[in-house]
Amino acid sequence: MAEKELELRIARRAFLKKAGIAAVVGSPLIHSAIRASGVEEPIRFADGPRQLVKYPQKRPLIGVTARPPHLETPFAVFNEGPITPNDAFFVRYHLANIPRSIDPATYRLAVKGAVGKPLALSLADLKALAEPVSLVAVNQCSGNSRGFSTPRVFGAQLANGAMGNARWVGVPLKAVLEKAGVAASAVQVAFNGLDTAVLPGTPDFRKALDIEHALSPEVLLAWGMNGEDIPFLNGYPLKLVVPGYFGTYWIKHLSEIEVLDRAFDGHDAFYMTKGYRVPDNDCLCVAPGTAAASTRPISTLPVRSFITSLVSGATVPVEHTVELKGIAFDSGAGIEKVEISIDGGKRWRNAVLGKDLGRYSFREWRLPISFASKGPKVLMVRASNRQGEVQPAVADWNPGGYRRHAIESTSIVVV
Ligand SMILES: Nc1nc2c(c(=O)[nH]1)N[C@H]1C(S)=C(S)[C@@H](COP(=O)(O)O)O[C@H]1N2
Ligand SMILES: [Mo]
Repeated sequence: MAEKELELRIARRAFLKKAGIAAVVGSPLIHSAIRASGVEEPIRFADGPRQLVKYPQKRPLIGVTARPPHLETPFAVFNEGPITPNDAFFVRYHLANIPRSIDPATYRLAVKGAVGKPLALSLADLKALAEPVSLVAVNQCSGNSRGFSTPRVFGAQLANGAMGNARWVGVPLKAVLEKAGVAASAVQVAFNGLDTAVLPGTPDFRKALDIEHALSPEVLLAWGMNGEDIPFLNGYPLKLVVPGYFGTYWIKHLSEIEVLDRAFDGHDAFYMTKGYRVPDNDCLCVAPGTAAASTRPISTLPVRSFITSLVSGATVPVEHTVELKGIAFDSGAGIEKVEISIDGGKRWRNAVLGKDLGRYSFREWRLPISFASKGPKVLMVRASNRQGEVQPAVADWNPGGYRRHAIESTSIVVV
């Protein structure tokens, strides 16, 4: 009996494997989601080791889920420089029916709803619509670092690689909205991409911005990422770029813009009205394990910083100067200072900030350090922005495991 059950289970697993491979091979784009020679990523959570997988236009990245593809950037990439290379940029989807190929010649962006004149814009129309804007900005998933939530929360157990910084090129959303003529009654603007749900009852992935935000000059309809077309899995051919806001608003394969004379609601507003919400109070947090009385949509990025040149477990020689390096970012006030502690938070020293690539960008920082004694040491990094926002010492908690931003510690050994 038990043996039979086991056989059945193995057969089922083999079947699922085959079906999975068939589905993947059947598409022109996603034809090579293969495990990259059994390589593992060092950070693991309670659900075990995390494998590197290879997708088109991507170097091996951490596989979080396969259907839809959910890929995390290995943390070492962030030490390569302040711009995250396109082939290393993380990938997040919610719905398994992702587009397999998009013809740039027939692609159209629809602009509709409370507008004077609905539009269907080709890529050429878009590129000719206004002077292109180029801007460096961080795209960070709300659930970045969720795997460190204690107590654990539901959702992808992500380490710190669900973020990336790129130079985006596009036209202001404002220019498109003005061309269509926004009605005076407009309240919000809703956005949709070409991915759809597998089952009819599943809500679509759509997001909305308030009309004032949508008309602010920095929200872009971007086709360029680090000097190339946006990689397919990051939203080719057009992505909504919302600087300073969490990645959930950055709609990929953008196909539809709808101006609304009311707040976005209904079945397909799920990811605004039910998902991606945080406790509606000052800390956007609740006591661990409890639910919030009321919630609001997640919005801007809290100030964060990381050491990138050393990871936990690293060894450093005693009485030897090493240059500590890392990144800091916030929602656009700009990084004011980055402080480093090499004694577990007792004393702090200012790091030297690197080149300013713009207020929405990763800001590099460096600091030479050396240790007078051997043994285990805890390194910490703490950033402050120009509005006086500082990272807290202790991580707060919310049921979604969203917006982790506490001071990060790196445990090393001086030898
Ligand atoms: N069309 C579409 N756009 C989307 C999503 C999605 O599921 N579908 N997920 C959002 C979320 S939650 C994140 S974190 C970012 C991730 O962007 P990336 O995959 O380019 O890294 O895309 C956003 N845009
Ligand atoms: Mo996300």
